[in-house]
Amino acid sequence: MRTSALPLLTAASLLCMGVFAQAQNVITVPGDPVELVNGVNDGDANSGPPPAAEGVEHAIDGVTQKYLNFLDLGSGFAVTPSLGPTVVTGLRLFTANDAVERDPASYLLEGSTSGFGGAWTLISTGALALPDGRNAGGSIAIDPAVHFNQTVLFANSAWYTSYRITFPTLKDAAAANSMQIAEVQLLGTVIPEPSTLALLGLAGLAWLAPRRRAEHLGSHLHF
Ligand SMILES: [Ca+2]
Ligand SMILES: [Ca+2]
Repeated sequence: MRTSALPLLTAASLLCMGVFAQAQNVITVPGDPVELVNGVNDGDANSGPPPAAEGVEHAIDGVTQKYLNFLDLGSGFAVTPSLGPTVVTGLRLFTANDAVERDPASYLLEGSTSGFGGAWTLISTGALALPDGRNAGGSIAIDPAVHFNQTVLFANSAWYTSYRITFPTLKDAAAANSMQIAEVQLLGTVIPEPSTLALLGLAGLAWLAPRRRAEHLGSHLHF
């Protein structure tokens, strides 16, 4: 009985798709190294450090608790995703629990291949239009289908290992004493390392082997 290699090729293709079809995945995870980026206070009475419960780590903590910076204009954060080199092609920003005037009104995204020290290369910049809807703070898991957010997509093919996201302007800087954001998701693709691809190749063979034995015992197809 002759058997076709097509099912195996299809399975192999699916495995490869699992590796490469990762566009728009969230490429930060809570606990990734993150650095506070201060901006410039625009004349209001508040210019101290972020409140203890609203530190920069809350920008990527995976829950609705917010990050707030009193050094408003141009503030943000830098992050080194533990996933390694990535190509970022989008941002998703979730609004905080109050004070609509503090929402960012524009963004500037830069990438570095040598850590937080830079050099930083511009990836994308533009206006934002975050919803006025508020997301309650605390430890509620972020969910784009449930929580108020804006997704921004842009063209980029360059990979980086660190990112810096800053917000040059606010919805109403004259009324705001700070910039605040509940969560920022960097969307993109993880670049598999050659060793990872090799491991997946072995895993794929291991996955296929029992099926070959079960389906093709006695066949003339050899691998
Ligand atoms: Ca958060
Ligand atoms: Ca301020």
